[in-house]
Amino acid sequence: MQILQAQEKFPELIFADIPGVSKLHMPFLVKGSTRPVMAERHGLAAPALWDWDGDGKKDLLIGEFETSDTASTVRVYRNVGTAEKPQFTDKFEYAKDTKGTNIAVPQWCCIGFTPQFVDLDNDGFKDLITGQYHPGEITWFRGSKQGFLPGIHLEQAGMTKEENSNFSYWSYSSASFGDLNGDGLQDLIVGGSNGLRVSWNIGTRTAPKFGYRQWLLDIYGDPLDVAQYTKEDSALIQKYGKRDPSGDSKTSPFVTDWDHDGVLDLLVTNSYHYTNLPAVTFFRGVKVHGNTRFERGVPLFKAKDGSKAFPGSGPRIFAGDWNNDGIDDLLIGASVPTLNNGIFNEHLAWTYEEITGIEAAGKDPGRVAEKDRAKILEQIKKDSLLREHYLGKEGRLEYLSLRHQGYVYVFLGQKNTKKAVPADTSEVIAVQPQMLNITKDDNPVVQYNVTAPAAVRASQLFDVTIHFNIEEGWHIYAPTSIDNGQGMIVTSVTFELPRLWHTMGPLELPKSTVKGLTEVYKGKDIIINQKILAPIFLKRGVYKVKCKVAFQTCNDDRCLPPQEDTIELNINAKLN
Ligand SMILES: [Ca+2]
Ligand SMILES: [Ca+2]
Ligand SMILES: [Ca+2]
Ligand SMILES: [Ca+2]
Repeated sequence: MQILQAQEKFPELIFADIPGVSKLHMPFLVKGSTRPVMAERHGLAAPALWDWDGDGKKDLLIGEFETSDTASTVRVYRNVGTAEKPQFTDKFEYAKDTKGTNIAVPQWCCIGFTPQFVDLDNDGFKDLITGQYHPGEITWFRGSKQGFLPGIHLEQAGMTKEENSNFSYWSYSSASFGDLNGDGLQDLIVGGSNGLRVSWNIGTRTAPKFGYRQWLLDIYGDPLDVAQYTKEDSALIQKYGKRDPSGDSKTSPFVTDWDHDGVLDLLVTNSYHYTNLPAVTFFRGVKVHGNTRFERGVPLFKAKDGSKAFPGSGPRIFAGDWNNDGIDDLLIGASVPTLNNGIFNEHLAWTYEEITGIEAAGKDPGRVAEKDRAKILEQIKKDSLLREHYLGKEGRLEYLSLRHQGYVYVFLGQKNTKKAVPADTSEVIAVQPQMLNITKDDNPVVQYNVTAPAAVRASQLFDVTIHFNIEEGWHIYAPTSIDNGQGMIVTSVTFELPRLWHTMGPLELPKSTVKGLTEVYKGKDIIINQKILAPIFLKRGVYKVKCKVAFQTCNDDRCLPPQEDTIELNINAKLN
């Protein structure tokens, strides 16, 4: 029993006082008959509550991680207790689809199967969904009467051969869902090395389809950030910029209306590898003109004495009702270090990996050493880098047996008598773009403007939009024209970008009108758009994005001279 005590020896925790949010009790470890209920493989654990066997009691699912096409699986621990007092044994089974195959997704680094449940096709059956590391596919196991169907990939903009190689854009695609713009379609919310982002559902009620990933912004117009910076950190960020828009490359969101004010919020975990990271960050949703922005993140809990507040690293969160009393509870899966064949190590679990230097959650040096211990002992004598890899900064030989295990902790919730107060939107800052109006003396019938952000941050995906306003009776030619190449000058928009900046996806074109043998654009709402991705590192300064716009204006009678303009957009680098 001594081992179990160490696993549950939490420091005194202080919880953020958030009106409308369940008052949380101190966490307990979920146990089977003789040991903790757990995830093995590389030891990441993504818990979820789901009535797997349909007996009316929620079972405990735990997503696992293994570098493999088939071994990032989902464990099902059946609830052998009651709905109010769940109980488990050491026995588990792997979740299978309707064909009898283990439900799994390919992973090759750092993130496991993260089960989320949402009915994406409105057929009355909730679906099981998870993201993956790279190239950022989201796998959809559709629910049915017989169970979950084999997984298929969700349709996402930019998921083409060339574009999915963009590592910072696609990597660590953890996935959660919620309708953030109130159009009745579930949007995809992802975390990862390019920040916390939303991919709008641009499909239909029965056939979801997801657009380009855009940053979720707080009310000040900044990307959501989980890190807690010191003054020194902030000075460094001012000087060099920040690598990860959300302060950590392994953010993992869970969407829920946590304070019950009718607006979706986010509970976000991260690598929990560094001292400036809280285990869980709460971002309260705020409705602004039908869209959702977020208040600055708040750590959900802290240790009273300032020490590490949660064991292990790489936590995954799930909000649900554990004991069926109608009040939200919280489940957190954590990857905890064990030594010498699975013995929980109190010191390593309660010290940030940044300090001990041991391998992060999802990596498992002890596994290699199990087979080749003698050889590795020889190698680390000669190679100090390898020595630190296996033994951390403390250099203890027993760390050669380090293996991670995934444990699940539950925070029971208690009703909060304080109701959520309406959010203050007075500080909401609109994100102001730059707009350049282009009019030419020799073309009085076509005006257009070009909009782009005034400033972007590293890794930001942004739009450059060209908006044409064409006087009645006149038209310009669409690049889709069947007479393309027959002498008429079709509308073209091309870009000259700074080094390492890239366009994402093709030019987005408006609907054209067929006119005789040609296709044309006419009227006041002709909008052409191009998505552009800023590079992962951005130095202070002004970047020139050159946009070349060419077209020919005609009416039924005559044409004006062809027009070609180069519009120079000055885009500032934002470093905070
Ligand atoms: Ca469904
Ligand atoms: Ca939506
Ligand atoms: Ca809310
Ligand atoms: Ca409850």
